[in-house]
Amino acid sequence: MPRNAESTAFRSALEVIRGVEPRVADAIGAELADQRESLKLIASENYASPATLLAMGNWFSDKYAEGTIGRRFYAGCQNVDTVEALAAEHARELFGASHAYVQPHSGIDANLVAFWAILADRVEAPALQRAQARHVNDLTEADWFALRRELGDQRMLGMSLDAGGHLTHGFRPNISGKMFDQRSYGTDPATGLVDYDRVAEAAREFRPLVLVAGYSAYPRKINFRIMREIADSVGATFMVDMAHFAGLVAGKVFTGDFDPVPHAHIVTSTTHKSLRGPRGGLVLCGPELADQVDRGCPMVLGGPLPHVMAAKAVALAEARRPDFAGYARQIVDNAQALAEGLLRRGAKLVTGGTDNHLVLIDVTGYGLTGRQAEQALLDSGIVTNRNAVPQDPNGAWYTSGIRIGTPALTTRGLGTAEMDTTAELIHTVLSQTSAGVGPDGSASKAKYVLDPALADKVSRQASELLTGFPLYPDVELG
Ligand code: DSN
Repeated sequence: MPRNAESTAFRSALEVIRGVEPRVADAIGAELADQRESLKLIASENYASPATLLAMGNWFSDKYAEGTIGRRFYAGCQNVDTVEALAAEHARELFGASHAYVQPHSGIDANLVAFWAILADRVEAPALQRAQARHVNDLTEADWFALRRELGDQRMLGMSLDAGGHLTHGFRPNISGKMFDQRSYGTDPATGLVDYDRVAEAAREFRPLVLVAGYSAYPRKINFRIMREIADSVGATFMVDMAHFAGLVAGKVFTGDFDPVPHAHIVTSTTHKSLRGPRGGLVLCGPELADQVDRGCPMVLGGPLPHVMAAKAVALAEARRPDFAGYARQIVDNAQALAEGLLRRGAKLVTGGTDNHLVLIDVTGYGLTGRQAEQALLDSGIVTNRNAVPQDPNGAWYTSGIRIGTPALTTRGLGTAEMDTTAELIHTVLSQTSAGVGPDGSASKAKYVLDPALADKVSRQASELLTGFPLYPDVELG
């Protein structure tokens, strides 16, 4: 029998879906079972609340709402206006921002909205003024051609990928790398930390239009006050992508110089990582960029997803509750306990530890590539992802690192004692795995040797560790 409203809601939804395509209902149930059983250490994942998940499955999905609150290209958007305004209000209050735009469907979308807002403000608006035109449609063909070239000829300075930066910060395989001439700042090879003097030097030499801070695999804090000073010294717009650590900002673990909102001209985020909301993005900024940001749809984005904005409003309301600060603090305590447990057992960690929610293990210390380590851990019920380390000898595909993060397990209720057990399980697997050989007898970067009995034993231990911390305990799917 269902135990409560959450269980009833999810069971009913599955019954309805099962009546149309039972294989989808089965896959949804299987996903919950898999998530319940695995030790989820992917630094960018979490478990959203039942209220957040349920807010996404409803009639808002059927509504077109291009434009922004009160200024839509479609009629009948009054209820979408309500949820978008609520989500934006919660985001503003939570982060202390003067403006919030909650339509981006993902982190890359949020970054694209921010890039185009900056380009519109810094390049397009002055060009229109010079041509005495009010709108791009009023430009002559020659002026329009010149503006397009100017827009495509701007510079961005961001953190290098192997230091932990993100592909969307101007790297060639991403659209941002085709939009901007990009240079990277790395980290100090001796400490693995951002060297602000080197960033300042790179900014002086390169004179970027945009200085970006933010990361997906850097296990330390960044001083945003110093980064803003660097941006100001060269006339750059300072943008922070806080997708990974938004929950730590929301939970007031990152404050003062480490809170990006008071220092950056524009801040982007996802909503589903440490912030624990639905899959999506958002942008925060001051009044100077607000109008341009609000043009995100249809400038960059397809039609808004009102059902996801409803879920963002719910999750952001949750993050404003006092207990979210305790959750955020525990994420970092857990990451530090995990790091200490690994170091004590002899693991090599990039930067020697962590200040945030993630730990980057340099698995060359175990004689493995990241790919071998990732698969061996997966065989043992531990879900992680491989990641490059600074100056990685194995490149971006095989890599030399394993990135682990604590937001998801912290949501489940695991604490520092369980992190020590987790460190033991990870170290056991990695120290008992060896690199395999290719068909010609040469060292393989993908093959590995791990006793299946050991993998099974660790899987069982991982399951046992999780039994005391049930996931969605009030949801029974029968
Ligand atoms: N995919 C996200 C991550 O895992 O960090 C970033 O895009």
